[in-house]
Amino acid sequence: MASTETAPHDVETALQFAKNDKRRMLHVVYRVGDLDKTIDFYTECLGMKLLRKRDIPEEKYTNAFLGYGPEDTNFVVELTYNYGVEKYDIGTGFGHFGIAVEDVQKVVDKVKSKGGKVTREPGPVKGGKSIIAFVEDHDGYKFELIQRPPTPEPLCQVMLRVGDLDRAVQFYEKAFGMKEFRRRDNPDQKYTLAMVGYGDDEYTTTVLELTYNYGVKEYTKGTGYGQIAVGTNDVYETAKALRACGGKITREPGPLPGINTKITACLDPDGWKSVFVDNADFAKELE
Ligand SMILES: N[C@@H](CCC(=O)N[C@@H](CS)C(=O)NCC(=O)O)C(=O)O
Repeated sequence: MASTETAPHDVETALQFAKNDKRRMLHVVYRVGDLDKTIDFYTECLGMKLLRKRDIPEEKYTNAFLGYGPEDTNFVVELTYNYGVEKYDIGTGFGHFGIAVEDVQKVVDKVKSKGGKVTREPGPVKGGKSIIAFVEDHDGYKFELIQRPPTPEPLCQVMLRVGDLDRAVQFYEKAFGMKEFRRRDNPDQKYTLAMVGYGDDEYTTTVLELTYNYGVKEYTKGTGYGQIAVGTNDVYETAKALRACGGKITREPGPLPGINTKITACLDPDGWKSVFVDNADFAKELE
């Protein structure tokens, strides 16, 4: 057997592990051209808090973490600023981040008052009842504002477009141990979406919103969007499950040089990247 293959009983164990593992979506990583401008926009207009910042001069980049609650309980954004890089291609595959807000109009007014870009005015979503609006940050990342009652996790969606919805959902269920919370076909708008994630429902946790546009099989990835990070109790078992389900391991499981946090990374069937991070190592990083 080739070294990258896993014996069948090991596959079963790994898939079982994926189902019962302690998993949570930790953060989403993407690149921005001006860290200060982005931090101002997210804190002043979107109501996020700046949680921490770290500069890695040897590697010529700075990270900023922002969100609506602490990193040990909430999903957050991890912005990366690469020294001197001011522009990124967002690509066609990345959709948006969803933010639950109590009053969409109020946030839109705030965005406008700060000179921000509103790409879709508040109103019911086409083909549905939820009140939504879209705003865009300086790099062109879209945020869907969704009117909802208060929630412990306002940063509630990462929307990615996929070429085959069943294939994508099966992968996230089996390899990631996620649940499909909801699927909605919208024939008038010619798309179907599925919400997948951890926890009890899509209203108290962050979900991946996988969107299939009828007939569209391929998207570009661009250079801006990076990946989501997911916590796990065992990156080695995780990598086995990912591989067994057709995920492409782009980083073999093991400790990162220098910081010793154990991770593994993979691409899903559409080429979207995810990184799994050891829960105990991640908790130590936050200390
Ligand atoms: N073709 C759309 C399909 C997804 C979609 O339409 N999503 C809804 C939100 S769930 C939306 O953006 N609606 C726009 C509107 O209601 O104006 C895409 O790829 O972004």
